[in-house]
Amino acid sequence: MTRKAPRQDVDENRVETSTPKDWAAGITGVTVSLARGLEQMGVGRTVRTLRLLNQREGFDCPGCAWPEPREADGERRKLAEFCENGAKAVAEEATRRLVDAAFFARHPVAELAERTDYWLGQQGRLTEPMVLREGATHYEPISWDEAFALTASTLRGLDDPNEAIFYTSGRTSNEAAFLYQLLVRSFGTNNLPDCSNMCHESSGAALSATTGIGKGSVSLADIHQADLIVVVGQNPGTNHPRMLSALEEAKAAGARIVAVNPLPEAGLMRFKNPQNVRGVVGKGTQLADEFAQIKLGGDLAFFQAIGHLLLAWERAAPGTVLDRSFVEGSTYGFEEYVERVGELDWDEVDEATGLDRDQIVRIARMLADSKRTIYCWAMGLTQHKHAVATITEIVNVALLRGMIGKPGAGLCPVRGHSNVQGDRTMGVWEKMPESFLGALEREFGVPIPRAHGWDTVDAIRAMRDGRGKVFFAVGGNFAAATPDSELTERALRSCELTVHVSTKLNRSHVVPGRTALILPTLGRTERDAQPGGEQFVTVEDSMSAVHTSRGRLRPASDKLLSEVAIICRTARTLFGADHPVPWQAFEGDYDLIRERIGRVVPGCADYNARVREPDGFVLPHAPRDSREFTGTRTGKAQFTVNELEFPRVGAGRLLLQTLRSHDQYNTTIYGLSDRYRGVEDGRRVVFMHPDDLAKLGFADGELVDLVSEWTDRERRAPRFRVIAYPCARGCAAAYFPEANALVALDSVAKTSNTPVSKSIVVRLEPTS
Ligand SMILES: Nc1nc2c(c(=O)[nH]1)N[C@H]1C(S)=C(S)[C@@H](COP(=O)(O)OP(=O)(O)OC[C@H]3O[C@@H](n4cnc5c(=O)[nH]c(N)nc54)[C@H](O)[C@@H]3O)O[C@H]1N2
Ligand SMILES: Nc1nc2c(c(=O)[nH]1)N[C@H]1C(S)=C(S)[C@@H](COP(=O)(O)OP(=O)(O)OC[C@H]3O[C@@H](n4cnc5c(=O)[nH]c(N)nc54)[C@H](O)[C@@H]3O)O[C@H]1N2
Ligand SMILES: [Mo]
Repeated sequence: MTRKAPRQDVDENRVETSTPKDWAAGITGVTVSLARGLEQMGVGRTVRTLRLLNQREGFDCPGCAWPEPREADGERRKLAEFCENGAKAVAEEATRRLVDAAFFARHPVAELAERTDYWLGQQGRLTEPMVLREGATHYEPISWDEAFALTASTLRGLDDPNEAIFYTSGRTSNEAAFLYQLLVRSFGTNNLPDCSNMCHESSGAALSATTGIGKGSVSLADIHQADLIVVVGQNPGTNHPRMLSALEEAKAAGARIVAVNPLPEAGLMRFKNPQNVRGVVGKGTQLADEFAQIKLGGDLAFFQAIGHLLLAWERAAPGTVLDRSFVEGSTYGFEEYVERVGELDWDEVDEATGLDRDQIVRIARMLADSKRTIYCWAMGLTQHKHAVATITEIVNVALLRGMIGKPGAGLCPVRGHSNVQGDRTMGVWEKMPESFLGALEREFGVPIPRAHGWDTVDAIRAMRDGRGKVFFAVGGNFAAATPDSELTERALRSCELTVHVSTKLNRSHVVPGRTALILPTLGRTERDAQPGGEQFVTVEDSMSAVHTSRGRLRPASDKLLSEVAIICRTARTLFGADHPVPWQAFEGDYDLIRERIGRVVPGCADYNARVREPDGFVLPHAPRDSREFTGTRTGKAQFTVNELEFPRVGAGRLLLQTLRSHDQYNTTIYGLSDRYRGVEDGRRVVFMHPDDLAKLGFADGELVDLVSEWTDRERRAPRFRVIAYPCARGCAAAYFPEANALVALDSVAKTSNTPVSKSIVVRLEPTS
């Protein structure tokens, strides 16, 4: 069996750079996915695993939330329905490297805290429950029963249930998520922060207010039928590689693509599909017909300018641009919108976007000519101060032309974690509506608190101020994913108890509370055997399709419990055996959980039967299904009026975005190769335009400290290597999570409270 020991730690002095690529995937993608599989899993397991990935009888890819083709929509799955980065995600989980009790005995926590995220993740899968007792230097084994007892007694000892915080990351199954929020609410709090608070919260806020539902309105079939697809603030070549196949298919049917991004991301420019001959040997498909290299945070101005042009053209030739009957019959607030963008300060648009006016006009013309437009976006829009307003400006433009609720058109926030959307549907949210909370209370006969809980940023504030005392996480890596790393780590360390239900070792385990537990759990790929037989779980993709996921591999260790089992046993220990919720029965047979989901969660009636249909089922979505906007304040689709807003930067400063390399999954670092951007063997790098380098007096290859400037104080991230790169001018980029130290906790998006990690004002200082 080929299984290599993990590589040694990162050394930024080794960084090698080459010219960035203008194409994504191709045969290198296939080679890399196989190599990573073999390195972590060996031959047999690699073949078995990849054969089951995203197939009906197999498991849902633990990578991104991009949907699989559905037969009901006339689509077919491919034999290999996965991508290079999905294969890496699976290799990370199904790895044969193990972190056992002996590992923790060898490494004091203080030593582990000095390691990088890459090193920690590469050590392998967690194998048994571990505890760090107060004052101890090492984690030591603990029995499951003792771990549950310790958690329960600490929770019971709190003065108020609201002193506990229950985090979720978006890999948790629907079944586990439903039970988790039930546990938390039965305990008496709505403190349910999740990764979505840092991710698509802004999309949810913008879409709920304007369309009445916080989810996207398109299906994969719509993407294939669109004649124009606008991809804004998203890097699909790395983060949603299977989306490139969909874009390629749309192109083959005649669609045009507009990419709006400060970086010329390889996947947006050209795609070599490794699944067909042309992609392996040829030049591939050119994707973007227009690439608008916008400045960070310039999108609100960009879409206002487009709205302005569309309205001007309509005035010049009435009836040729707007979808009048839609605007009149189905929307609200049109007049105010016209008043707002009818007048436009083009100088501001120039300054905000850095784009040629001619290009904005060309793109507006494409939108005016299109019959079926889809707008896709991700973190490039959601993680700005004015994120919610920016997304509502996209909605405005879509509404003008009636681009919602018809085939081939719509709004498509492309979700991150594979089940982040499902977790929300199941109630993981600090402010679920009364309709849901009431239904939960009636179903289970336990009192459900109504006061809103803390989201991610508020949870950090609460721990910092001593109001949050127990931190419990199902999945994720809170310490590394959140802003203001130093402050957040101090906040976590001040907790009485931290509990992490995890598959792999990460930074959150090594910045422990006074007492800390690591509870190792099954991953998506693994068999889940319970008294009621082998279980499957369900998940929801980015396009609201709910389907099953069945783990098939042998678990990494026989001491692992499923997430459902961990939640049920925690609840039984906490609430006692005579609690009205049948926790033990739920653990034995997940059908019983699904029965309750069917009765509580809107759109999930008859859940058990419908998830068993070949491709599962699609949740209802009024705007998509019937062009109804019953969820908004006015019952109509809502135009929004926003001030033209964009980040302004003083002299000698840059705007910095934090983003993902091609070789990571959020805080899980797969490797050190950002192939498309031409970076090898290092991650502490900062990309900037050669002109900015010259202007600021730095040279390519130099080592600098990044210093962010926020009202309260400065923050420093030392030792980044400068890379001259074709960024938009004034706009730099560095990787998440290394640059999280620069994001001030109070720098958040309006309304959504999402940390602003895509426009941080920084200056560079030579590393001393
Ligand atoms: N392989 C892999 N897949 C993943 C993930 C991963 O880490 N690795 N993460 C998953 C998760 S949780 C998520 S949320 C998604 C994230 O998917 P993405 O949103 O694609 O992730 P980022 O790397 O943050 O990339 C942001 C993109 O937006 C651009 N951008 C930044 N600021 C602006 C702006 O102001 N305007 C415009 N127009 N563009 C801007 C950046 O240049 C970059 O191309 O991917 C998911 N899939
Ligand atoms: N600066 C900056 N910060 C960001 C972002 C950014 O773009 N810039 N992006 C934000 C976004 S979009 C997101 S979604 C968040 C991500 O925040 P999180 O979701 O908290 O972080 P991840 O890195 O995805 O979590 C990885 C860990 O999850 C655990 N894990 C993996 N699979 C499973 C499983 O099946 N079950 C359980 N129980 N555990 C599992 C493993 O232990 C692994 O170490 O980060 C946010 N932070
Ligand atoms: Mo995300």
